[in-house]
Amino acid sequence: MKIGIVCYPVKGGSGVVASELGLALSAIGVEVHFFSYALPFRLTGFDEKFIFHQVEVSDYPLFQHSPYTLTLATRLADESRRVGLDIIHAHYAIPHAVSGYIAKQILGGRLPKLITTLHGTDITLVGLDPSFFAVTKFSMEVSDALTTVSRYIYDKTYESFGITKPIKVIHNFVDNERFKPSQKGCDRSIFARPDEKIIMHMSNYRPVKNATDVVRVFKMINDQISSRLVLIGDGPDAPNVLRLADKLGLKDRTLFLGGQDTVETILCKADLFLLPSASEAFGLAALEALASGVPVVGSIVGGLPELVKDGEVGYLAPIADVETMASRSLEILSNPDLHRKMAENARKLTVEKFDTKAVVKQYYDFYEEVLARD
Ligand code: GMT
Repeated sequence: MKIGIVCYPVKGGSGVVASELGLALSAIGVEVHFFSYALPFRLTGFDEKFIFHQVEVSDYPLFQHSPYTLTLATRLADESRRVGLDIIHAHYAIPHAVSGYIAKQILGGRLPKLITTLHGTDITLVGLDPSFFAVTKFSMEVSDALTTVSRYIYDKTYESFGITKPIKVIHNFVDNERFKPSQKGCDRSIFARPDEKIIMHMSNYRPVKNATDVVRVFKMINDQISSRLVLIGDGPDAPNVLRLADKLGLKDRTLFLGGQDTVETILCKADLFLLPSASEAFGLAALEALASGVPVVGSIVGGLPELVKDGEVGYLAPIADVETMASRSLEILSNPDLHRKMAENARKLTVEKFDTKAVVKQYYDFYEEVLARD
């Protein structure tokens, strides 16, 4: 099987899922081609396991905005013809599914099949914008098959776009061998004293992540139990987060690590992970924390309850209810038996339900099913 994976290269869940999927498919013998305007961030340099096709971003003087959708479509058509791709798997509808459709039209044949995975803001935010709505709906209708990363996005897609074709839910996944509680590099003394707790957050700091609420919750935790806040990732709200930490007198307790590649050696040092998002299709960062044996406290939003089982692996509270998030966090942090139980449950959950091998098999079987269709 030859597959072309189209994704965003920047730090964000859809790019991570697409990259990890490609690597896992390659490990089971699939020929994997990645298409993007830069190397997706979880893929490091040249690797025999896949071929990366860098798509041109044209700077022709006539274009004030580069027509990336078209250069991507051209590249997909050219490479499909050259290597004989069976499937174009578009991650995030806009514009990847549209480019895949144009490439198929250029080729005019039965193959490649176009499979689109809807990741979240393509359905809940960007796709609903009137300037994108019709093209997002169209991109779903012309895809040969659709998948969503959660049951929540499945429901939202039908509800918001009124499409009628079947959608398959394939949850996001995590490499439980890489993300695990104790491993080399998990010594926590670099971040905190033995009597202090380590609270973590990881995101792209877009407004939907409500990252300033992380600091508000942390303040209430630290007032009761001496703690350190470790922030991973970067994005537009990061300066606001740091400003608030400073304003609340938490500057010396806050460590901003910025974008990191090997997050598995950082997450495993945490006692608690916070994800107070206003919108979350799935919450891949929370899944990586759970696999690392770290309980999660976050908001009751989107697909998060599909992985953060309330009371079992952490707690969820209404969006922006920082008081409840803080009291739930303190409940976990001040009760070693509860913390241990939640950490064990978290690990059990990610191994049994969200492991890379099992979920990638679901994708592979789905590819075969779609290829067998007329
Ligand atoms: O906004 C983001 O966090 C990035 C976005 C993306 O498409 O890259 O993430 C979405 O996809 C992830 C992977 O499927 C999900 O885990 C995230 O929940 C989802 N983000 C949102 O819905 C806000």
